[in-house]
Amino acid sequence: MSAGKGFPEGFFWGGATAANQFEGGWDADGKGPSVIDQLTCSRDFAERFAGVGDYYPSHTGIDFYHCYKEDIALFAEMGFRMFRMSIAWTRIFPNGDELEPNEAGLAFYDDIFDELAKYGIEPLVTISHFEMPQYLVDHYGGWKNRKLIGFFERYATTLFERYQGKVNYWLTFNEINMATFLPQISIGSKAEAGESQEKIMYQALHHQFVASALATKAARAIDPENRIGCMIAYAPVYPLSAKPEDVWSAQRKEEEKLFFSDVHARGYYPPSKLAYFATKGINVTFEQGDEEILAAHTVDFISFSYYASSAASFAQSGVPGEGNALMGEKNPYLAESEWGWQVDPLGLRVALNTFHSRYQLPLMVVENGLGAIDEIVDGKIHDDYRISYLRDHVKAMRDAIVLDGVDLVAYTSWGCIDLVSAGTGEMAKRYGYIYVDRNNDGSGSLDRMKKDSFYWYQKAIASNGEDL
Ligand code: BGP
Repeated sequence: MSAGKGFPEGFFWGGATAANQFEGGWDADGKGPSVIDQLTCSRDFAERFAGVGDYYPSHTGIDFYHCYKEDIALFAEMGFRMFRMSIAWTRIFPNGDELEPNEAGLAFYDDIFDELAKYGIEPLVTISHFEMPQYLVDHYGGWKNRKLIGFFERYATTLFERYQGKVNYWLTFNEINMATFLPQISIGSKAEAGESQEKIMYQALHHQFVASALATKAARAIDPENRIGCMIAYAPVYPLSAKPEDVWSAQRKEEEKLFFSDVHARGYYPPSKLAYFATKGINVTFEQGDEEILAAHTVDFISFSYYASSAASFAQSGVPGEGNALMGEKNPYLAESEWGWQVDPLGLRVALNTFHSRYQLPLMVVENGLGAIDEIVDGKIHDDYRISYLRDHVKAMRDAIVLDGVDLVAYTSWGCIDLVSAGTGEMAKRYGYIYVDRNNDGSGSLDRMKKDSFYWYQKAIASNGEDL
């Protein structure tokens, strides 16, 4: 148990990334194209998917593919104990349906894990982070096709076997609930004429839940030391007022989000979701054995991303807010980032308590941070705005541990090194402790530079969250 004076001994401090947003090397050494490799850069997400612009950020990222030694050395200098990264499915199975993996792709991650091990940094590996093979979309229709369960299982099993002894912490699908907002990159399935996108989505999600449970089963069979978690994009939903209808709206939205962690952690669909399916005439096909699979292989821990809280009112329920569809309506009590994300450190404590009281499983905050535009002044980046955001969120985590008894084991803040934004496709929205000289149009030397926040985080980690 973690309750006590502060962060527990052995707390996993670190940072988080995703292959498609920073590796580059998009077609190197046999890698196949992923869904994100087809998307160009544009400030507006809708335009981005319409193919506006001619620079493909994921093609070069920040070239971690070639710079990983330098980057990992910088993470070690900050004192990281954990590094969250994802494996690009298309490096291992370029099309997704092959029987044999691509050795060069497997070898690349061996090198990464060996490099991390040199510094005693524990990898936390996301198996699928917004980059499924494009081939599986073109030839199978994405996750609405049940065959993807088998392809994913083969892919995950290949990883567990290959990296046994090197990786112990795994996440199956990044922000699985993003299927609602980013279906193109999350499930790769679109409704055909006459089909309901919502039905397609829930069927695709069901396949992901089953795939996740089967991966969990395989991970445990291959190595009992493996620990598997789910990963949810989470923003607690506050009622915009004390009006009972607003409270009700907020509660329903909250329930929608927690559906995803419920299935992973409890192993069954909550009655509220089944009732919703019934009222909407949605029939999700469960094959024989699915219920047992979900029930038998629930997760070891819950992980989630937290950037902001959200608000809901009855009047506007269902209307997404600006910047990120998860954020809901504007809360008049909160300031917001340049991208309209409402900054709310206490909301992180709320989130931790919600997950803790609902599941009593260890928790990991695997994404958190402030996306901001950084300016270089006299060769330095004084990102006090980022430090203040992070400081307040670390304090909120400490309160949740010390005052509320929450079992929090890891904090990997998002984009520890500047990388491509998932939502906007830009470099300009930066989260890093380490600046990368890379611009929206792909220009820049790729040189790395330590921001003020680098030294702040180094101090925070060295003092186990006391010196903030
Ligand atoms: C999450 C994703 C990440 C990441 C982050 C920040 O949804 O898991 O991939 O990018 O959000 O979002 P953005 O990049 O849009 O600022």
